[in-house]
Amino acid sequence: GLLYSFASFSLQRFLVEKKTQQHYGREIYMEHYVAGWKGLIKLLNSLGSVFGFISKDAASKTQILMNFLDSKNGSEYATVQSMVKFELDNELVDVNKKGIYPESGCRTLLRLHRALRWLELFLDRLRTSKEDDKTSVMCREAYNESLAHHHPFMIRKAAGLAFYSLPGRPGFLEVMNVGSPEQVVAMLGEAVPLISEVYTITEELYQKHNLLDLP
Ligand code: 1PZ
Repeated sequence: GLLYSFASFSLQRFLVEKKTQQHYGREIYMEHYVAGWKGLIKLLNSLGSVFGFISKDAASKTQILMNFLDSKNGSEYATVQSMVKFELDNELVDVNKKGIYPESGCRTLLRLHRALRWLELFLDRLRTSKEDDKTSVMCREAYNESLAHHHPFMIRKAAGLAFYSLPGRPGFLEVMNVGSPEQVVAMLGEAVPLISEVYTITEELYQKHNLLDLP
């Protein structure tokens, strides 16, 4: 399924040689991160036009990152780690307030990164839900615990309204297009920890560079 490929491909183990000591570090590949988002946007679009304002924003941010990947500096954007280093070293990020780089890779990815936390919380609820649990409730709880903290009142209001249009649990599992409900649950059991790892690696990287509040 889409989510599984998001998680597994965006995360690749690579070997870092550090003087005498060898250890594993993890890089998040932008190409796969972006491909994962494209899959999620497709899924969101198949849920109906009520979600259009959400998928449009996610699509425009995904497009910004794709444009960087396709630009002459594309190789600097190969991984989230290399993007952060490149944009900071070259002062391509508005750090305190919006200025000449309102659409830097770092600030754009931060928005998707925050949404990834929502996804992790939502999918984990879905994974552990019972047959007649409501997807709208799972979605709302996950949202209130994560993304909502970063959204102004009007957006929270609009998002809250859209959640009512989500299909019920059986319908939602079906549009995910993975297989039987048992197969979806099994897939989520593998995917959620990987999504969580992508989230944590990004969070720690952004924290280290003081990028978690980029305007
Ligand atoms: C399955 C149900 C989907 C519910 C998704 C829950 C998330 C609600 C998000 C509402 C976002 C509203 C539109 C735009 C908001 C933007 O202002 C912010 C900040 O960006 P800025 O204005 O600073 O440029 N954008 C975001 O927070 C990114 C939101 C991406 C949401 C992607 C959800 C993908 C879900 C796929 C599920 C299959």
